[in-house]
Amino acid sequence: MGEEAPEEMSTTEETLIVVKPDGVRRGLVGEIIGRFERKGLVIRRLRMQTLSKPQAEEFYSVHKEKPFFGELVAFITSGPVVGVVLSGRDAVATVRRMVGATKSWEAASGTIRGDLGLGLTDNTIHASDSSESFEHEEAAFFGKAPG
Ligand code: 3AN
Repeated sequence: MGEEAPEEMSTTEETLIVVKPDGVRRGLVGEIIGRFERKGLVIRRLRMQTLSKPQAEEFYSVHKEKPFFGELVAFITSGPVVGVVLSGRDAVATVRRMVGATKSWEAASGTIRGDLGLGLTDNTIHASDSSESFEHEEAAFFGKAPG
């Protein structure tokens, strides 16, 4: 009987992924959600919808000064998307690692963007980059309270 391993510095937390319109159009929803399920993350909320322009502007408000903001909003509202709240150990960072680099053509093989596309605006999937972003994005995507 060995001693208990010291407690890791990690916590169970929630994050949000959104399969973007290109991912939905290309039939990748099951592939993408399946990767997170197989990793051990748990689905807490899930919704397919087409975002309105104001909802998309709120969702991406952190980018409103960026030159590509208009393009981003136009693209994310161009068709249905699938938003999923996932929970698990260090979910924000774990999911970001699984998603890969923003420029899909540079994203490492084994990541979702690295394996499934070549785009930038159309880079298949969005994932929250912090717990604060998650809270903002969950409210913008689903509305205020769960249930
Ligand atoms: P990530 O989604 O990897 O966190 P961010 O937060 O830098 O990337 O950018 C948000 C989204 O804006 C990206 N997913 C991508 O679709 C788009 N984007 C980022 N940089 C550019 C750019 N230079 N031109 C067009 N779209 C961009």
